Amino acid sequence: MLSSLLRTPFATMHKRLVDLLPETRDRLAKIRRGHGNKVLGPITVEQIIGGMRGIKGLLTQTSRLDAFKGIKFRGLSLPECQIRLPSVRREPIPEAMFYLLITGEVPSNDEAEDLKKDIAERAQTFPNYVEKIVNSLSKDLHPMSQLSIGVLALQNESEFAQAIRRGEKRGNLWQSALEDSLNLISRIPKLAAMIYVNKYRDGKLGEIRENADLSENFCRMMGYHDEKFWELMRLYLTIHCDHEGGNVSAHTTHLVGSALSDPYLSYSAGLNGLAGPLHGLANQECLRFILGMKEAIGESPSEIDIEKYLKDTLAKGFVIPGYGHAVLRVTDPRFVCQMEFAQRYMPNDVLCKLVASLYKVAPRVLKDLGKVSNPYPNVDAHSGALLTHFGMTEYDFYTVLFGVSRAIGVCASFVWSRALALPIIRPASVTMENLEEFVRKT
Ligand code: CMX
Repeated sequence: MLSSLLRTPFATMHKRLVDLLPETRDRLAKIRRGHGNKVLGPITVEQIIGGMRGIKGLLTQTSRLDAFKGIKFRGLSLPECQIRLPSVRREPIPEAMFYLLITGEVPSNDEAEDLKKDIAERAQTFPNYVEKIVNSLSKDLHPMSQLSIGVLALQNESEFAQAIRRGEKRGNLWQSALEDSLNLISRIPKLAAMIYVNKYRDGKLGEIRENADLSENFCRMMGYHDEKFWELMRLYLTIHCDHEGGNVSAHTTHLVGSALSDPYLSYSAGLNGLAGPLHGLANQECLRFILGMKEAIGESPSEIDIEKYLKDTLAKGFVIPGYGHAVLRVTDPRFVCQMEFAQRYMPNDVLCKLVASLYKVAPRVLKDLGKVSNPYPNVDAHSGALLTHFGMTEYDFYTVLFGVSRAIGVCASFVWSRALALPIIRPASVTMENLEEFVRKT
């Protein structure tokens, strides 16, 4: 049943979702009915203590992370997305990625265009009261805290919360979840841009175009008019959008959403997790690290100099930001994409060269520590150097860019979680006494 929420501009994606729902629900019901008591894997004591690493305990439709191959969005690797999804130049437009994550299908140019127009149109209507709240925040407040507050303030607009209040059937909640998701994805760039111009510029937002994609409009609002920067932002928004369900931001959003909190409440919580230095905040730390290294050992240091710098950093008790991963055991393909972008558009950039030099040395140094599970770079190791090339030097803003992107993935998952009527999440926990008793008996 198509609800009154159906709007013409995104009718194709909405209709496709309506078509996909019965068969997807049916597939899940069959698995549950026929195989619900099958054991997928054991849980070790180490996993309980060690952050649940590797425990398969979440259903996530939108993407899957392989430790050796990296992320696949609905089965497509990053290079496949770059080839197959509608783009302006080479990098997919964010709207096409959302379409893919929602439907599992590559949109045609027309389908992506419909969604692009819808998102641009929604971006024009930004609640005045939220603008006032954001403009009243202290400039000293970290941009991620501002973003989280802004997303929370948008909650007043939630169709999902209204649907809950009027007693909408659980099976229909995906419709208002989709409506909120589209509004959130459309408006979060403006929110982020407001934070940017308030904190670092004169407070004036650039104008957006009806026929531009989300990336171009986001950059325009922040005052960036270089088409290559728009292309970098396309790359950025695509590669950061989703990383299966277990990472802190996606997991938190999913967890909070399972209580039938609406997408704004859920994603504001997810953003607070993204703001942690071991997760999204690492991107600002990476640029700080590269700049510090440049200051200490120069623009083109030898490998010996870099090795010494890294060892000194580790000896002081710091991590090497941008290196390591809880799941990946190879160089992150998202790092590779960014390195390729740097080689294509800015082969002589000093900071990008430093990132490349660090990549030659850091894995060896981290391996030598003997405890690091993955000594290779992750997504955060490169982005700051690319952004700095185009003049975006304000590194404490970088995690906000990650937040704009991650909304795309977690919202797609949110819609599916409600479409599949997944229950409230409530895993069991054990006490230390329980563990001691268990180990005594085994
Ligand atoms: N530099 C120094 N030490 C590191 C390290 C790094 N880059 N990566 C891991 N280690 C250390 C850990 O601190 C841990 O040490 P202790 O046993 O003394 O506590 C040890 O190696 C084992 O950790 P691990 O199993 O390799 O890594 P985890 O799965 O526990 O954590 C991560 C993964 C990403 C938090 C970790 O590698 C790290 O802190 N990296 C630097 C921060 C970073 O880049 N974060 C961004 C990740 C991507 C994202 O989520 O956005």
